[in-house]
Amino acid sequence: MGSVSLKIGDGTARFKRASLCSSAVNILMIFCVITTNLFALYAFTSSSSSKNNTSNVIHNKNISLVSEQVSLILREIDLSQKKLAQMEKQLLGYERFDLSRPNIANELKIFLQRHQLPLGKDSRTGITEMVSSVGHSCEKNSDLLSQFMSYKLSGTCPDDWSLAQKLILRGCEPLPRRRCFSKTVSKLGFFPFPVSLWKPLGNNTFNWSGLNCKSFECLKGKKLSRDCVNCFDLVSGGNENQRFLKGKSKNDFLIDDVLGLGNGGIRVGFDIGGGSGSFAARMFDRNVTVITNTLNVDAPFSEFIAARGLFPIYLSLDHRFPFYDNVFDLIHASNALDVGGGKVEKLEFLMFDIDRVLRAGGLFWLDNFFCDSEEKKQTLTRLIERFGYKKLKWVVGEKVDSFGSGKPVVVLSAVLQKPVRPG
Ligand SMILES: *[C@@H]1O[C@H](CO)[C@@H](O)[C@H](O)[C@H]1NC(C)=O
Ligand SMILES: *[C@@H]1O[C@H](CO)[C@@H](O)[C@H](O)[C@H]1NC(C)=O
Ligand SMILES: *[C@@H]1O[C@H](CO)[C@@H](O)[C@H](O)[C@H]1NC(C)=O
Ligand SMILES: *[C@@H]1O[C@H](CO)[C@@H](O)[C@H](O)[C@H]1NC(C)=O
Ligand SMILES: CC(=O)N[C@H]1CO[C@H](CO)[C@@H](O)[C@@H]1O
Repeated sequence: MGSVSLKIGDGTARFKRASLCSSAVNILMIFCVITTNLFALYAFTSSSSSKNNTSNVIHNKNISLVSEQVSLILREIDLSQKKLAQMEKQLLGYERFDLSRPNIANELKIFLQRHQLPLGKDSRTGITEMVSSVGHSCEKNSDLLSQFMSYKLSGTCPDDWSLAQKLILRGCEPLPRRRCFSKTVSKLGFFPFPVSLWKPLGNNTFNWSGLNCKSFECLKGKKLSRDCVNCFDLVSGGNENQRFLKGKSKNDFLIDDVLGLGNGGIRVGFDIGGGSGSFAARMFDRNVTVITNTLNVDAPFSEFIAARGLFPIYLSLDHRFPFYDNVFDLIHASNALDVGGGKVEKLEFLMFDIDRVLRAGGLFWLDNFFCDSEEKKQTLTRLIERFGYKKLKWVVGEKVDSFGSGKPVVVLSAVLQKPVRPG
């Protein structure tokens, strides 16, 4: 006991103070069951005692009496169930998408509709119904979400990827699926792989709608983030084509040095906040397959990475990584890890998830992480040390923050090896 089973398949569940409240709900539930049974017993005995029929009229009268009682009972049950649902919501903080509100797009209702499995409970998985999911924070942004779900069925989707990204950044992730066709961009002029890795493409291979810049020329001068200063310039000017091959400071580790630490066992990797994908491109030369995680904030990152012939994954860092445990040999991350906003728990959730998808013996490469304060450095250091990784490299240096203040900031670079944890 002590828990109530809730349908959480639509991903909208949230639990607070679960044990205390669930016992209250349990008591209510037991109460409901007992009263319902008493009603039923009464109805049953009262109807069965009319055996010695005196006349049909009386008999019929009794039957209508019984059915009246039954419908009373049903009403009672219905009411109790509604009360119970309300209590669940209030006591447990359980929120499910309230589809009964006005202005909810019909497509959203259809998408979230549950379907019973035709043959009942599936013995392998234990599920009884099929559910579709949206992130629980979608509830808080239901106006935007309804806007996102308003389109012509089987028609062309509205030009609204930036609306979708806005929702994702507000925690509405995953988004619901839609039944419309997304706009196509003619992808002419692609170079064959692997030439594509370092060949710049024309503006019109990308769709710039929803972005401030409408061309690569515009992006050129832009410092998009600490990890993408001029990162779309693959050829001239920028540092992009030198990164990971030539170090500018002792905090810039070289790819071959890091791979050397992996004893040849590095085959698949994950680059978190990987800019325009150059890390994956360099890793390709070393026969390592790297997936690059990025959103499209201010630039067409995802499309650009894909156009280079690399694998982008469009996902915020607030989302559990869609990978199974222990699958990566290498994880590379830089300032995308700066998620805390003062809250160490947020960074902890992320670090534990990184740890989860990294295999034992695999490498975590922390690349030029800006420690804006001594406290930030301490927090990160303590956190890393709790994981018991072996410090293969650990370099604290200084770097000019050309994205932010323009002043030198303490940076930390490290290569850490995940231990085999017993038990
Ligand atoms: C029960 O009802 C039937 C049909 O009306 C009647 O024939 C029969 O006599 C009744 N039995 C008794 C015990 O009154
Ligand atoms: C970009 O997409 C918008 C709408 O999604 C469309 O109107 C526009 O024509 C597209 N641009 C290109 C270059 O395909
Ligand atoms: C991209 O667009 C910019 C500005 O519109 C233009 O100057 C530049 O020549 C274009 N580049 C290519 C490769 O088409
Ligand atoms: C990558 O694989 C190719 C084909 O097996 C091989 O010829 C090449 O030497 C490998 N490169 C590295 C850096 O291991
Ligand atoms: C068992 C039962 O409730 N029988 C009732 C059926 O209806 C007649 C008339 O209303 C009553 O006299 C019986 O007691």
